[in-house]
Parts: sequence; structure tokens; C-alpha cells
Amino acid sequence: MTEQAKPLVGVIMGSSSDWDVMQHAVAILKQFGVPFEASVISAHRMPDEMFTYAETARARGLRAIIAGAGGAAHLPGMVAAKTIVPVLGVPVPSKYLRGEDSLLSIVQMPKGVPVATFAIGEAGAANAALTAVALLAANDEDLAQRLVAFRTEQTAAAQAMTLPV
Ligand code: RP5
Repeated sequence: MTEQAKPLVGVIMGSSSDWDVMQHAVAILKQFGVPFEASVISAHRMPDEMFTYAETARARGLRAIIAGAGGAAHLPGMVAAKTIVPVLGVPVPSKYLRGEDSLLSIVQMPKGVPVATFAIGEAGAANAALTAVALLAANDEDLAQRLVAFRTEQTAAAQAMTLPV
């Protein structure tokens, strides 16, 4: 799926089965009007495509790559190995270990090739996208103001919370 002619953020995932989680990253990028592309790139089923994607990412204009995978989740780390574009890793819940395996696979990168790793599941996917927005906002004041407004809305919602006591 390609959403814009010139995407700034790439959203990749190891399988279409990751979409339920990764759609939350895409929803944030849409909400903020950030041009993005989204596709299935599997580390173990499509290794050549994975390397080509990573090797061409910077020249194609990508400024961040959000990579989600489950199980023995090599995708974010291997993509990070082939590009200096920041890689934001999202651990996808797995069938047997609930994503703890995904989290440890992604977060525990050896020193020198970082993957910024987020929470397991949809919160992680959304926060990875919000981080991509924040990275882009450093050079885009309109986007920065939309991010400030997003935070302000959350503050107002919390302030309006009541308890049943
Ligand atoms: C990983 O294996 C994917 O990221 C997915 O989370 C997991 C299972 O993939 P499917 O067997 O559902 O295609 O590569």
C-alpha cells in the first residue's frame, strides 16, 4: 500500500497478520497528515526485498522507518543494519509468548546499531508514529503545533476525568 507520492515515513511489517497492531501507527500518521507508505516486508521470507528497502530508504526521502514484527522479530534490527534512517521498532504480540519474545528480539540491539523500541502492541505502534511526527516536527513548525495541540487535548481530557466516589 502506498499512500503518497513522496512518503516521509515508511511503515513496514513482517506479515499482513501484523496489520491489526500496525494500523495504529498508520492512523496517527494520517491524523497528522504525514506522507507515508506501508507495506509487508518480511525479514525471513523476503530478505532481498528487506535489504533493498533499507538500502534505498534514505535516497527515496524517508526520514523514519516504523518496523513492526512478531516472534523472533529480526526485521527492525536488520533494516537498521542497512540504513542510517532512524528505525522505530514495534513488538507485535505473538501467539505463544504474547509479544515478550518480540520485545526482547527488537530492544536488545548490540551497541552501535540502534533500534528505538516501543511498547508491545497498539500503544507501541501509535507511539512509534508519534515519535516519527516529533522527529519531523523539528523542521516543520506547522507539524510541531499540531503535536502541541494533540498533547493539550490529552491534558484537557485528563483534567476532566472524574472518579465514582
Ligand atoms: C513475523 O512472524 C511477523 O512479523 C508476524 O508477527 C509473525 C507471524 O507471521 P504470520 O505467520 O502470521 O504470517 O514474521
